[in-house]
Amino acid sequence: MLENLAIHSHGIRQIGTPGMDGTEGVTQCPVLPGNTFKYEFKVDRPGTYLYHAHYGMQREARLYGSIRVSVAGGKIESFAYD
Ligand SMILES: [Cu+2]
Repeated sequence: MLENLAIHSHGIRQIGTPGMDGTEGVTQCPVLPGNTFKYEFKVDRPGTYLYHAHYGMQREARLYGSIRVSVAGGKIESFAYD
């Protein structure tokens, strides 16, 4: 079954790129079946973030994951992630 798609990220401050937040119907139109969309944004703080599909039952179908952003320049973080 072909469905629309939008990928929402949590915790990433979309400074200057609100259209990359992935909340379908709020910050972007859905990506229609057969089309592509490239999410492009800068992450201003290192950390571990969550993304998930924002349409229908795709999240329950396990379209979700994490984005890990390391400290720039190989610096050591003040605390570590598992
Ligand atoms: Cu969300």
